[in-house]
Amino acid sequence: MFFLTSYLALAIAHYLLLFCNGQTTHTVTVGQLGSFYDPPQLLTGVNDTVTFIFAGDNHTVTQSSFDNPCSPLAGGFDSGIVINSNSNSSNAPSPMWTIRITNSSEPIYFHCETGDHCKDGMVGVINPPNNQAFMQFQSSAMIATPSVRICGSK
Ligand SMILES: [Cu+2]
Repeated sequence: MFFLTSYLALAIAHYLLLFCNGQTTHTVTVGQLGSFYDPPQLLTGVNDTVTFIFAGDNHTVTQSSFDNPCSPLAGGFDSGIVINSNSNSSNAPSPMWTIRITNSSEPIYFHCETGDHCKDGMVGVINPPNNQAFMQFQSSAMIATPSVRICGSK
């Protein structure tokens, strides 16, 4: 009982700490009903988290760069291919993957590595530098040569 009580106290303290620091949890839905990233662009603060909810099957969240939208950024983050075999069931929980933002002044570009998804426009940006950045990034993705990852490789 003591154990449970102290755990609860810790959990509440942790929650209050998060709350007091003004951190925000953002969510991005991935591949729901054949869509891409929703929303495809968002603004965050430092220490905010962005949780990607893989509603669809067989997608990735892979960091890239404005100049090479469909190629993994060296040293960047990568969710790997996320399989959601329950993607056709609205009741089943979807796999989630979270990143924490350590620098909110630097735009973070990302794309999906699966098949032609990037070339089809499956890209996103966190903290875009201006209103046009996402559209420009998506346009260049759609003419880029993607580094296609076949499901199960890498
Ligand atoms: Cu995808």
